[in-house]
Amino acid sequence: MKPNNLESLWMPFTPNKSFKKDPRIIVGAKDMHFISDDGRDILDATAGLWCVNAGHGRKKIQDAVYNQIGELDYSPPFQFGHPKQFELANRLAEMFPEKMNHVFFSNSGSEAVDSALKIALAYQRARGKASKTRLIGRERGYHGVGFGGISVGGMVKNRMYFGSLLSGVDHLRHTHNPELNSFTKGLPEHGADLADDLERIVQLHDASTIAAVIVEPIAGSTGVLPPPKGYLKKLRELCTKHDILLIFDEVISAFGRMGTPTASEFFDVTPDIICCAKALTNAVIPMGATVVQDHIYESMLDNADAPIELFHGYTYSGHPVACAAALASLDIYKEEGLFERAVESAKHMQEAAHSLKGTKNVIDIRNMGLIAAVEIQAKDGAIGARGFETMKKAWDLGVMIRANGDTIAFSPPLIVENSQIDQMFDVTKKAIESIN
Ligand code: PXG
Repeated sequence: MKPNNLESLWMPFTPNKSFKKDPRIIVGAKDMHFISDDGRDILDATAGLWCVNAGHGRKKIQDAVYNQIGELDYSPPFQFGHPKQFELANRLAEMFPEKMNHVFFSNSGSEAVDSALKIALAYQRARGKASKTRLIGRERGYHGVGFGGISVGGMVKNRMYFGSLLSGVDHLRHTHNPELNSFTKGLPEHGADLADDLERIVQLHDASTIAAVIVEPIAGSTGVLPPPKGYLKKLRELCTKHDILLIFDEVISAFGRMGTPTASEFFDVTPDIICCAKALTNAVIPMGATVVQDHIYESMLDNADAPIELFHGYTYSGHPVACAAALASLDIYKEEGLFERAVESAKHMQEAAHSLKGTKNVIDIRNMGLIAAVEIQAKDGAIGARGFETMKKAWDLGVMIRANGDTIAFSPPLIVENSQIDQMFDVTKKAIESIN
């Protein structure tokens, strides 16, 4: 069943050379498992890429997609509407924090982020604050791969490879502090004061030049970095004080990963804008959404240039098939109580993850919600090598885990059983112990 020529495909975020020598091919998926081309069940400890929150092969979503293609396969999103995009926007408004009642659709997390950044700039201009053009991100942030997202993101490789990026961007310091916080269960105690970095940036650039701050409530791709206790509240206060929009990039944290619809409820901090994607459709059809507070939408409609208030949109914004997949996914989350279930499973996962303390080369373990990370000491001169080998070994042992550098990340579907959580960490321990 292996494709006979692997070279025509240029794989994303993948070491193509090594993959093509030793490919890992997935041919099917059901519930908590992938099926590999050699017929093995592989436990999905990552919900794909943090996105298949209801598990794989869900019939309800399959039927919704199938029926939608028969009923209305596509309709242009500019100047025309179709019922399901309004229905979905209503459902999200109901589900998201109070005052977050307006939804702009796109097709990915990267697009949801670019939309948020553009909305922030357009909004500031519309309300007569056109000098507010700076965007502030954070070191070790990941906001997708558009030029906006990589500019506010804090990944060194994006800065190495892709030129000078957007101008007028600055970054808060990241919150990772292994000296004080390693092996913390849940939110780290130390580091709330790092939010004060925004004061430093305001003193440098002046608030009158700053449009928005964007952060992931919990940084995922750069190694699972839960925010220090009180940090996000402080950041919210400072943004309000300086009349700066706060954007939460919830591409991985929305839809139950924290046991709540968004991380915003978990932290009791409401940003002005939330970006989401991934689990919005259980990853069955690509879709992103940028959800904004009333004051942003209303101000744009009242004050922006007519007739088109927001000069932005995608051919596939609010695609009917994606909307159908999203509505079915939201139904499943609700009917099966998956967010509540995640709260229970998270308790078990915390203990299972931290039981790896003392394992060879393990230098930190972090967790929050249904997310955990085990960090391995990097090999001298070969950052990421041990993480990569651990991932490969775990695949051989029947579990898909994700290595971000030398941090192994776990974010299983919310339907995970405790025995499967145990299997994830047992296999990971074995994999770590088996490599040099
Ligand atoms: N923001 C955040 C916070 C993300 O995690 C994106 C934006 C971009 O989404 P799209 O849909 O454009 O890929 C992401 C994506 C990993 C990993 O290994 C995480 C993502 C993507 C690929 C790998 O943790 N998140």
